[in-house]
Amino acid sequence: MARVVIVSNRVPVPSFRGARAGGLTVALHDVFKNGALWLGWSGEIAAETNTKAKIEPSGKFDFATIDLSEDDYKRFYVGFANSVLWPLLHFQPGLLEFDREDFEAYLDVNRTYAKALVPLLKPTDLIWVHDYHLIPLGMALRALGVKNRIGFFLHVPFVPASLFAVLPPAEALLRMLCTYDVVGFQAHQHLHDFEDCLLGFLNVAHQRGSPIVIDGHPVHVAAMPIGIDTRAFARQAKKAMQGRAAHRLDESVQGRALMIGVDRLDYSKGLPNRFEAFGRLLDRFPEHRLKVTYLQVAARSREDVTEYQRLKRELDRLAGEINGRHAEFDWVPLRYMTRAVTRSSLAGFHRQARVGLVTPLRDGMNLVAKEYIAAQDPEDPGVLVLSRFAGAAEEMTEAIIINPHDPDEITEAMHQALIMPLDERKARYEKLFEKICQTTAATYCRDFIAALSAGSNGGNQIT
Ligand code: GDG
Repeated sequence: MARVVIVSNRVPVPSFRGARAGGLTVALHDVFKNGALWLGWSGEIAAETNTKAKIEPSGKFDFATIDLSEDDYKRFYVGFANSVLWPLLHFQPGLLEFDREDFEAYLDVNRTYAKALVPLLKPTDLIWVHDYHLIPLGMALRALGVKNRIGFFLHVPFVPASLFAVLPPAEALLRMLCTYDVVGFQAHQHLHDFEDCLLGFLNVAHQRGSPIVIDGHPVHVAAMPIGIDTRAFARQAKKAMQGRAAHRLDESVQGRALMIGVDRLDYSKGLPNRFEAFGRLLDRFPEHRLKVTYLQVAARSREDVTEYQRLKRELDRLAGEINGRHAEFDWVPLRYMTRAVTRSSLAGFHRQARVGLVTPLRDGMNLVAKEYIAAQDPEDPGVLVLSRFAGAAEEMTEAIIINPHDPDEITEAMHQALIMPLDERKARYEKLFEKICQTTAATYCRDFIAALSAGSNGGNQIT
């Protein structure tokens, strides 16, 4: 089998693992047990962005990292990637901070990634590029003469043409996406919105089941939802119940029902509305007063982006206000922490929680929804409250599906989940568990690699 070369913004080098959050890392790490090359940013800032990657073998993986200069970090990463593409692709055009120089740096850094990758490539390698930071990479590799198959997977949502048009280089980016051999999305809705852009900007209609052809080049586009290693996470959760963290949490909750949220501290995750909804739960359904504890793990992320600093201040304020108003001398209703916790502790916390709250305003997939279900005790499972705007909602229809823009709807879902009888909890859980066993990290990788390999030996169609 051909070697797979993964390129993503961050790389889970051994020193970077541990308690760090990050969906891509979690999804891919367990799967490529047979070896792969993985290139990305080291997370380090250097005097200059370097084109020679540092290689760090670890088990069957070769990790290759490059450092970024301070200026590239600010313009490429903080600027275009996270202050333009991230808000836009999460339907928040009001948060866009576009600057032409940032876009130039975005293109430049992608050319640097390409230059760093070329000397490491073998002719038969399959190149798999991940996420919005690296949209121009395929084109940059082609410009350097790379003939390998190159695929791109977008972890975040896509937007319809009327919204994509807000982006000044919209058409250029769309054309860059079309230089790949395969383009994958998390959900059918994202694929649908991408097709809307193809039609709106390039006047190309996509027929499902056929590749699109742009400038004579066929591009296979498909929805290929990401998943987790469900059974492994289920085992981890069961085992974690014997650990110290689970015992400490259990003791501190004192028999109250636990509700949990686990999210990067990000405005796309809908945390202010969720906090607001919890406050309203205690007002509107006073039977839960003193009887429920809500634990929100919100690991800090992208702290150099202004909007994230603003969000943190807002959540600090809201948490203080809710606890100030509702707490008793022996009960703190909302526990809000911005430090990351270990994956094993998280697995145990999910299993202890009667309700899992996943209420993003938009999300590519949301792996936490799957982790929460995987972690449950089949004999006494908890209930998932899930935003209709998470990619996960396309599959996980037995969750309580809510519109995260309506705090009252979240409040009512919290109440419904807290009082749900065991037989209904079990019925919903069983269906959800079955689904997340069908779409896993392994099936996701297998499907993408199959699509990428397909054209290298004559070209199959994927839908
Ligand atoms: C992007 C897309 C898509 C969170 N806090 C801690 C922690 N986490 C772990 C979770 C989960 C992962 O991080 C977060 O994944 P999500 O999928 O929820 O979200 P993003 O980070 O925004 O990821 C998303 C994903 O890519 C994959 O394609 O699903 O839509 O936005 O695994 O458990 N892990 C640890 N401590 C924490 O405090 N150990």
